[in-house]
Amino acid sequence: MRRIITYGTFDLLHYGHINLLKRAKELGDYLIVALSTDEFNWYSKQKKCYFSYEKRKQLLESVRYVDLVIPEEKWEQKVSDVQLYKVDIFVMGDDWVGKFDCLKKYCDVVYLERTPEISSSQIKHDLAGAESEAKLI
Ligand code: C2G
Repeated sequence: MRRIITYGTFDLLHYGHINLLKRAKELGDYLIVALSTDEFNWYSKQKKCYFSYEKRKQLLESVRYVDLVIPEEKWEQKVSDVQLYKVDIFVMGDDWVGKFDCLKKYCDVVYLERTPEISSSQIKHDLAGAESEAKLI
Protein backbone atom coordinates (compact mmCIF):
# COMPACT_ATOMS: atom_id res chain seq x y z
CA MET A 1 0.00 0.00 0.00
CA ARG A 2 1.56 3.27 -1.15
CA ARG A 3 0.83 5.98 1.41
CA ILE A 4 0.75 9.64 0.50
CA ILE A 5 0.67 12.75 2.66
CA THR A 6 -0.09 16.36 1.86
CA TYR A 7 -0.46 19.49 3.99
CA GLY A 8 -2.57 22.60 3.84
CA THR A 9 -5.22 24.96 5.16
CA PHE A 10 -7.96 23.97 2.69
CA ASP A 11 -10.18 26.89 3.70
CA LEU A 12 -13.23 27.52 1.48
CA LEU A 13 -12.55 24.15 -0.14
CA HIS A 14 -12.56 24.65 -3.92
CA TYR A 15 -11.81 22.76 -7.13
CA GLY A 16 -8.13 23.69 -7.01
CA HIS A 17 -7.83 21.80 -3.74
CA ILE A 18 -9.85 18.90 -5.16
CA ASN A 19 -7.59 18.76 -8.26
CA LEU A 20 -4.60 18.49 -5.94
CA LEU A 21 -6.16 15.81 -3.72
CA LYS A 22 -7.32 13.79 -6.73
CA ARG A 23 -3.88 13.78 -8.37
CA ALA A 24 -2.18 13.05 -5.04
CA LYS A 25 -4.40 10.02 -4.49
CA GLU A 26 -3.66 8.79 -8.03
CA LEU A 27 -0.01 8.40 -6.98
CA GLY A 28 -0.85 5.67 -4.49
CA ASP A 29 -3.49 3.98 -2.37
CA TYR A 30 -3.96 5.91 0.88
CA LEU A 31 -4.02 9.69 1.21
CA ILE A 32 -3.39 11.47 4.50
CA VAL A 33 -4.13 15.19 4.71
CA ALA A 34 -2.37 17.12 7.47
CA LEU A 35 -4.78 19.99 7.99
CA SER A 36 -3.48 23.25 9.44
CA THR A 37 -5.08 24.00 12.80
CA ASP A 38 -6.59 27.43 13.45
CA GLU A 39 -3.69 28.27 15.78
CA PHE A 40 -1.02 27.17 13.26
CA ASN A 41 -2.73 29.19 10.55
CA TRP A 42 -2.93 32.30 12.68
CA TYR A 43 0.47 32.27 14.45
CA SER A 44 2.60 30.64 11.75
CA LYS A 45 0.89 31.52 8.46
CA GLN A 46 -0.94 34.74 9.47
CA LYS A 47 -4.05 33.24 7.88
CA LYS A 48 -7.50 33.76 9.39
CA CYS A 49 -9.71 30.97 8.15
CA TYR A 50 -13.36 31.42 7.27
CA PHE A 51 -14.11 27.87 8.48
CA SER A 52 -12.81 26.46 11.76
CA TYR A 53 -10.50 23.45 11.84
CA GLU A 54 -13.41 21.13 12.70
CA LYS A 55 -15.51 22.39 9.75
CA ARG A 56 -12.54 22.19 7.35
CA LYS A 57 -11.83 18.66 8.63
CA GLN A 58 -15.46 17.66 8.12
CA LEU A 59 -15.35 18.90 4.52
CA LEU A 60 -12.07 17.12 3.74
CA GLU A 61 -13.28 13.85 5.28
CA SER A 62 -16.18 13.93 2.84
CA VAL A 63 -13.83 14.05 -0.17
CA ARG A 64 -13.59 10.62 -1.82
CA TYR A 65 -9.80 10.89 -2.31
CA VAL A 66 -9.04 11.53 1.37
CA ASP A 67 -8.51 8.57 3.73
CA LEU A 68 -7.33 10.31 6.89
CA VAL A 69 -7.17 13.88 8.19
CA ILE A 70 -4.64 14.74 10.92
CA PRO A 71 -3.80 18.15 12.45
CA GLU A 72 -0.86 20.20 11.22
CA GLU A 73 0.29 22.11 14.31
CA LYS A 74 3.83 23.11 13.37
CA TRP A 75 6.13 23.34 10.35
CA GLU A 76 8.55 20.85 11.90
CA GLN A 77 6.21 17.88 12.25
CA LYS A 78 6.63 16.60 8.69
CA VAL A 79 9.56 14.22 9.31
CA SER A 80 7.86 12.60 12.29
CA ASP A 81 4.58 12.38 10.35
CA VAL A 82 6.32 10.66 7.42
CA GLN A 83 7.91 8.16 9.80
CA LEU A 84 4.86 7.63 12.02
CA TYR A 85 2.44 7.07 9.13
CA LYS A 86 5.00 5.18 7.00
CA VAL A 87 4.53 7.64 4.14
CA ASP A 88 5.95 6.77 0.71
CA ILE A 89 5.21 10.05 -1.07
CA PHE A 90 5.01 13.64 0.18
CA VAL A 91 2.93 15.78 -2.18
CA MET A 92 2.42 19.56 -2.38
CA GLY A 93 1.30 22.04 -5.00
CA ASP A 94 4.16 23.57 -6.98
CA ASP A 95 3.82 26.93 -5.24
CA TRP A 96 5.94 25.08 -2.69
CA VAL A 97 8.43 23.65 -5.19
CA GLY A 98 11.80 22.94 -3.57
CA LYS A 99 10.67 23.97 -0.09
CA PHE A 100 10.37 20.42 1.23
CA ASP A 101 13.22 18.69 -0.65
CA CYS A 102 14.78 17.95 2.74
CA LEU A 103 12.15 15.21 3.08
CA LYS A 104 13.74 13.30 0.18
CA LYS A 105 15.84 11.49 2.78
CA TYR A 106 12.64 9.92 4.12
CA CYS A 107 10.24 9.57 1.16
CA ASP A 108 9.58 10.62 -2.42
CA VAL A 109 8.73 14.32 -2.79
CA VAL A 110 6.33 15.36 -5.57
CA TYR A 111 5.19 18.89 -6.44
CA LEU A 112 2.02 18.94 -8.53
CA GLU A 113 1.00 21.84 -10.74
CA ARG A 114 -1.26 24.26 -8.91
CA THR A 115 -4.66 25.09 -10.46
CA PRO A 116 -3.82 28.65 -11.52
CA GLU A 117 -7.00 30.70 -11.51
CA ILE A 118 -8.57 29.87 -8.16
CA SER A 119 -7.61 30.49 -4.53
CA SER A 120 -9.42 31.00 -1.24
CA SER A 121 -8.25 34.63 -1.12
CA GLN A 122 -9.52 35.18 -4.69
CA ILE A 123 -12.94 33.85 -3.64
CA LYS A 124 -13.05 36.17 -0.61
CA HIS A 125 -11.96 39.12 -2.79
CA ASP A 126 -14.58 38.44 -5.45
CA LEU A 127 -17.35 38.01 -2.91
CA ALA A 128 -16.38 41.24 -1.15
CA GLY A 129 -16.53 43.05 -4.50
CA ALA A 130 -19.92 41.57 -5.35
CA GLU A 131 -21.25 42.61 -1.95
CA SER A 132 -20.12 46.22 -2.33
CA GLU A 133 -21.58 46.34 -5.88
CA ALA A 134 -24.90 45.05 -4.54
CA LYS A 135 -24.93 47.85 -1.96
CA LEU A 136 -24.66 50.43 -4.78
CA ILE A 137 -27.82 49.17 -6.48
N1 C2G B 1 -3.59 24.32 -4.32
C1 C2G B 1 -3.66 24.05 -5.68
N2 C2G B 1 -4.33 24.90 -6.49
C2 C2G B 1 -4.94 26.01 -5.98
C3 C2G B 1 -4.89 26.28 -4.61
C4 C2G B 1 -4.20 25.41 -3.78
O1 C2G B 1 -3.11 23.05 -6.15
N3 C2G B 1 -5.61 26.84 -6.85
C5 C2G B 1 -2.85 23.40 -3.46
C6 C2G B 1 -1.67 24.07 -2.78
O2 C2G B 1 -0.54 24.10 -3.65
C7 C2G B 1 -1.45 23.15 -1.58
C8 C2G B 1 -2.88 22.66 -1.25
O3 C2G B 1 -3.69 22.94 -2.42
O4 C2G B 1 -0.66 22.03 -1.95
C9 C2G B 1 -3.47 23.40 -0.06
O5 C2G B 1 -3.40 24.78 -0.32
P1 C2G B 1 -3.55 25.79 0.92
O6 C2G B 1 -4.75 25.43 1.69
O7 C2G B 1 -3.36 27.19 0.40
O8 C2G B 1 -2.30 25.38 1.82
P2 C2G B 1 -1.04 26.27 2.21
O9 C2G B 1 -1.48 27.52 2.87
O10 C2G B 1 -0.20 26.33 1.00
O11 C2G B 1 -0.38 25.40 3.37
O12 C2G B 1 2.98 22.96 5.62
C10 C2G B 1 2.43 23.28 4.36
C11 C2G B 1 1.31 24.27 4.50
O13 C2G B 1 0.37 23.84 5.46
C12 C2G B 1 0.63 24.49 3.15
